Amino acid sequence: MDQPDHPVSSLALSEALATNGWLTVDSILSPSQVETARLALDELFESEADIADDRGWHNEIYRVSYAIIAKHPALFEIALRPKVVALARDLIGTDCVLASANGIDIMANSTGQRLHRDHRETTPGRTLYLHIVCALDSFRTETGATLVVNASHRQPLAERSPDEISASEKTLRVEVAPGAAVVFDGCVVHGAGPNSTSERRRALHLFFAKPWVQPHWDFPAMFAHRESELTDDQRQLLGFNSRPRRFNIKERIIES
Ligand SMILES: O=C(O)CCC(=O)C(=O)O
Repeated sequence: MDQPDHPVSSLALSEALATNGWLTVDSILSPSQVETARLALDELFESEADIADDRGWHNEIYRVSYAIIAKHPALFEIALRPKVVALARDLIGTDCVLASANGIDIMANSTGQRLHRDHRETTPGRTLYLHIVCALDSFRTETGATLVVNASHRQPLAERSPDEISASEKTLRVEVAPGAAVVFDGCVVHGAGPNSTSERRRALHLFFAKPWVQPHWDFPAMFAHRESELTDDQRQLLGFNSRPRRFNIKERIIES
């Protein structure tokens, strides 16, 4: 059964986020949701296989599919499931929105990603972007566990670039089981590690944000034709309520 609560207290999770910039959460997806998400993501990869190389969505390091919630109903349900949303709301606020939702596969024998920040300008003391990486396969050191540099979202590391940090600081390998999540502040230096095996290493990247920062995708525009099917909560999460208002000059009314 899908319970919105999680076993570790919200306070402990918030403290881990503030201090270390990252944490893990077990069983954010059930085994059947993991299976559904794998199948759905593979369908998207397959449907984009003819263009993925040209568009830079597939290379020797990874394969990615962007904006997955708009492409597959099962991934829409999974991205906005109560456990995921409750975690994001606990950590960055009840008003948070879904800023991006991608799916990734780290290729077999991949060298892994260059360490980076999702949000380049650091904001020590305040998490504006929260990345919930849901593992769909086993994240182990050899399959490409997520790499993070502890406390790189806050001073003194916050003022240093990812390249400088990766040259001098210890990188942690965060291992989790399928269905668990690696969760971090978007300003933490991180990346998917090298996959030295022939195993799949798929993940959903669910990226939440405060409603007043720039989301990565314009979901209200992408879901405009389906707006009437959405619940109030889904509309809020997709950012329908946090768009700038428009002044309709002809009608002399404020539109939201
Ligand atoms: O999948 C992961 O472990 C993290 C991936 C990542 O950092 C990214 O694609 O920006």
